[in-house]
Amino acid sequence: MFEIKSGDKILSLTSPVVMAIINVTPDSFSDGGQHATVKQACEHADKVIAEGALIVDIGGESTRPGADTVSVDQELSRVIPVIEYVAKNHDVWISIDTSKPEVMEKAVAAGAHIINDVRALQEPGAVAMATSLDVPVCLMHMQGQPKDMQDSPEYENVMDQVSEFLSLRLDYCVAAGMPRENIILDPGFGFGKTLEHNYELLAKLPELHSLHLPVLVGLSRKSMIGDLLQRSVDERLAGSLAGAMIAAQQGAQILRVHDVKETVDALTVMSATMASLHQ
Ligand code: PT1
Repeated sequence: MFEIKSGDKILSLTSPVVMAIINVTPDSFSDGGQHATVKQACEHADKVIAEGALIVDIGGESTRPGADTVSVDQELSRVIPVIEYVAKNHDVWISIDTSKPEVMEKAVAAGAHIINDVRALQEPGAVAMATSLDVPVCLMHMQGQPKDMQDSPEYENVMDQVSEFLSLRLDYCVAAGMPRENIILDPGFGFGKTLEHNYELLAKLPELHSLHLPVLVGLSRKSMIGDLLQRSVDERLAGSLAGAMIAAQQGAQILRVHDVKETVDALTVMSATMASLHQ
């Protein structure tokens, strides 16, 4: 039913696809600097593509709760070499996880096919840039900014407010000249939401389909899994897989995950089950 197009590439979203997370952000344990970070990200991309990711989402700004912002130059020096490496060595969809118009422009020039913006193109110049680049764009809902979004999230009705926000951003982008077919929607799990808000959003995910656009979901290893189960980040695989399967069953087309091999296996079981109905 759904598909996305970028240049002459077409990706069918008839059954759910996996988007692998490639973080190009130095972790506190590696002291090798930028070069080591870029090299690790390229190696990780090789691995997740071999495991069946159809999209790799490359990001140089951490947007997890409490994270600080980074400069344009810093972000570019992290993501561009990784995009160039993946574009040169693989035939896979490349998504750039950024809110900055300058990064969108250079990333697409380097080979990216999708823009993934957790700020839903609200930075100055972002709508105009994404429209002129003419690639699919993921618009995500966030309440607040990463630095303080978990301080005290509040909603009257979380799904109504998330849908309303995404619908307004969609209208704004279309009015600016962006084709509706280029837009993907994301409720933004963990972005200014309590545990209860996140599970209510997951339960009501089908409501997002009233806008008739593909839906992307990212809940892999997030606090909504860890806080519910009392599990540390490296013990969240089973919970993350359950969340991904529920999202897929609720109609999500794109699943943004860390554990690609395991998620692809689980989705293959689900897809085989669904396909047996149409024989
Ligand atoms: C996401 C997403 C993203 N998540 C899209 N892009 C992150 N489209 C980065 C926690 O609660 O869901 N959709 N880009 C990562 N952000 C977070 C947020 C990581 C919350 C962890 C948490 O643990």
